[in-house]
Amino acid sequence: MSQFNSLPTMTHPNSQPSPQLPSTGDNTAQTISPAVALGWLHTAKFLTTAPQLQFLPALDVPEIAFVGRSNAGKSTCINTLTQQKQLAFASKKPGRTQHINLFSLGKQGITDAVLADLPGYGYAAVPKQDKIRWQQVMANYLITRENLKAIVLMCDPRHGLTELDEVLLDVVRPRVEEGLNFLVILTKSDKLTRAEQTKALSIMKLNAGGGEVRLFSATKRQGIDEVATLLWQWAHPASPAKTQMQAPEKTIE
Ligand SMILES: Nc1nc2c(ncn2[C@@H]2O[C@H](COP(=O)(O)OP(=O)(O)O)[C@@H](O)[C@H]2O)c(=O)[nH]1
Ligand SMILES: [Mg+2]
Repeated sequence: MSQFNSLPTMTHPNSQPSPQLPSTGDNTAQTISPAVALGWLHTAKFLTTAPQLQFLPALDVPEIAFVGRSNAGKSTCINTLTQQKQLAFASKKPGRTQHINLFSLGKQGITDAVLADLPGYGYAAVPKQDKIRWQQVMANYLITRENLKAIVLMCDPRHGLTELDEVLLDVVRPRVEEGLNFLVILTKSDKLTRAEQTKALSIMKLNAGGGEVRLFSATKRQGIDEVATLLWQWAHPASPAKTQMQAPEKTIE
């Protein structure tokens, strides 16, 4: 099916401590309230659309990619996080559904991050040719997009990981092991009982290869603050480099 299926098992790289946060609060350098994170996400604006990686502009701000099978709840999740209906509309415009759609984020008109909405996959009626094309576009983007800082995989926990989700996990695993942030959002959690939620969460944690997993419901508004905060933190990492800036030496020759 693809050249990316060479790693059959999900291994937890215990030697690499996950840099992410515990589920509540946080202890990393940059601490903000969910309101700040949501205010930031609300600034999302349609930036551009492209049929594949090579037509996307090269950007030097952090990019967060949203991926998932069709109907997983990706558009609803993006709309909920950005508190905007227009964004999914932008991605639904004819010709754009199979495109990578970029949305800029940033206060005072200064873009400090970008959301990338990737085409949904796994829709049964799609011809095989198009499925293969999707895999190539997706793999190419996920493997080589330089400013990609995080991947958010939307998964309907009632269906679990599909074959194409597994392909995607295989594709991103090397980058996740190198430190790329990874989050699985278990969507439509309102459809599950408490016990089912707990079970879905622990199963997905085993499959997420060291990434984060969160329950999310647009209707019950579960997980919104947590996911928003996590994305803000990933887009605004502490900047250790600053301390290395030194004043130029005064030399009198
Ligand atoms: N109950 C419930 N339904 C949801 C939720 N999120 C999405 N849906 C429904 O799931 C379907 C697919 O959602 P959509 O966002 O279009 O999925 P996409 O194809 O991944 O973009 C729609 O009928 C949504 O109304 C949720 O949190 N709870
Ligand atoms: Mg959609």
